[in-house]
Amino acid sequence: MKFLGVHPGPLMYSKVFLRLEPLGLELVAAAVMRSGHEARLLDLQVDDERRYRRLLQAWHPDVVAFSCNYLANVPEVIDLAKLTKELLPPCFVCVGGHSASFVAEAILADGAGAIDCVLKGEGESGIVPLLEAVGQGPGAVARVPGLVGRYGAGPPPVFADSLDDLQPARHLLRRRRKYFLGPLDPCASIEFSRGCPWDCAFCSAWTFYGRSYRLRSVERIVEDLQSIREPGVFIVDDVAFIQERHGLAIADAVARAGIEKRYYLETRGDVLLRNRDVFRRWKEIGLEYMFLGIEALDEEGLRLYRKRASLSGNVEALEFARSLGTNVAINIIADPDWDEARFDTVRQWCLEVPEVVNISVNTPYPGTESWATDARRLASRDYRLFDIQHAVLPTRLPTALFYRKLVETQQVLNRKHLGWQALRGTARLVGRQLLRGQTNFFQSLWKFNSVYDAERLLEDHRKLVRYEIPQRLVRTELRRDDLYVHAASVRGGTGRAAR
Ligand code: B12
Ligand code: SF4
Repeated sequence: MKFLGVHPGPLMYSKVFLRLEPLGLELVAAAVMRSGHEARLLDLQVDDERRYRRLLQAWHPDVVAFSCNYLANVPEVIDLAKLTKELLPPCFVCVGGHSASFVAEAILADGAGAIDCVLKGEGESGIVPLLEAVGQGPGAVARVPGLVGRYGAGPPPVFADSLDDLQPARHLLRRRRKYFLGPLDPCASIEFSRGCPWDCAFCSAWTFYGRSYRLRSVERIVEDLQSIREPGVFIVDDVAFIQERHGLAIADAVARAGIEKRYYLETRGDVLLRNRDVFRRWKEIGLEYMFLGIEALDEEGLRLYRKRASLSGNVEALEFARSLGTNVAINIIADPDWDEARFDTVRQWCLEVPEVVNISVNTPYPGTESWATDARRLASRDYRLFDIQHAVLPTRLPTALFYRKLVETQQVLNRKHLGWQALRGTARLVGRQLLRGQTNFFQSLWKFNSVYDAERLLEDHRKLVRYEIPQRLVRTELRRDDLYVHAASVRGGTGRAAR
């Protein structure tokens, strides 16, 4: 069978700061190829729709599968599915990925017949049974685990047997030089672990994986790293190095293998403080950039988001991160309830700290606890606005003023860490990159103002809404078990779940 995996286009964030390879789709494609099918991938973050049309018409895939990790991409994916059925009616169209798993029935309905199924959960385990079933007919399709389809729904999704079974099919993406993360240009992505044992109210990482936490083996990680040609590597784990022993063992093996890369990772303040030795060791072998999910500047905010972290702990973590000499970025969640004074306080703080401060907007996502508590207050259910850059909850300030204050606060990042200011500190690096024809980082330094624009954010609210999250998904009662995509009691093959 001929399988074509497609990743939708960029969202705001990846227009400026980074653009990363679709790792999940590469794993899905690896599973497809291992079972003897042909696979190709197309990433619309770096390719255009014309190429997609050409590929459909020239290659005639039997199955097209869209990756829909981001809720804001849902309308684009639905329209691409409709285009696919128009150009190639016999083609079987499937949608998978993180967000699609939480709104499967709604996507299927909006597809109006153009989407044959949504495959929920981890794709490695679901895709091969699906391809086999497609060859057998609708009855077989309806029995695939994790499937919600035109001809019925299968049993719940199952975890991949082991995270060590497959290596991502990176070679299927032809424009790899387009992937970058700030100065890590070009940059590949890698997974060391999967899942998260915490349960923050605003996050769906834990509900997707049933609050499980699994590790890849050190050997397979080193093998994967050895196959990566890019000098920069983004460790995509939700919370990097939760287990000290695992982190140290990987570092030792990486050093022994003589692998030299520059790394970026994301972690929590308390993990950083608990496993200081791991982060010191990783600094020695190339850790350069770290993202800390601080989320709030006060105890009340931390309690609200159920970060299970303390303010003093976060301050200490920041100090430790600074002492390591890594570049640190942090995230603060702006609440639509903020007034002007609150924005001004946060802006002042951003001006004072040396870190890159990213400001996102509190957004209830389907699959999170915040969804159950906040969704009935939504001011908009337009999928496109669910990118944590837009306010989908009612704002205390008039919306136009909210966006002006938001962008003004985000501007601190631009003034301090992008443009000429950034170039001053990275001129030699940029020079070397430009000589090799790598221009992603250089270009990103000048894009902030054209992307982060209060008028444009406001304008997005006025666009015609063709697809929106259905009202029936707005629930008032919170039943934790309903949130999970993978059942909470099931653990993955490589297990070692930390709860
Ligand atoms: C790494 C990461 C990023 C990277 C992007 C990586 C990339 N190129 O996709 C960066 C840092 C850029 C990023 C940015 C953002 N992210 Co992000 N990100 C993650 C993170 C931590 C891990 C994703 C990952 O690579 N996992 C490893 C791979 C192997 O897994 P995977 O991609 O999920 O794929 C598996 C399944 O989803 C499925 N699958 C995937 N595709 C397909 C396709 C088919 C056909 C099938 C069958 C299955 C399938 O099978 C795969 C293998 O098991 C997740 C949290 C999480 N644990 O999922 C958040 C997460 C996906 N991000 C989130 C958000 C909100 C964002 C931003 C909007 C935030 C922002 N700061 O503005 C931006 C927008 C990104 C953009 N596209 O422009 C939310 C999603 C919310 C939502 N419901 O839309 C998540 C869930 C985090 C959270 N707090 O809840 N992100
Ligand atoms: S925000 Fe981070 S720590 Fe909290 S549940 Fe999500 S991934 Fe885990």
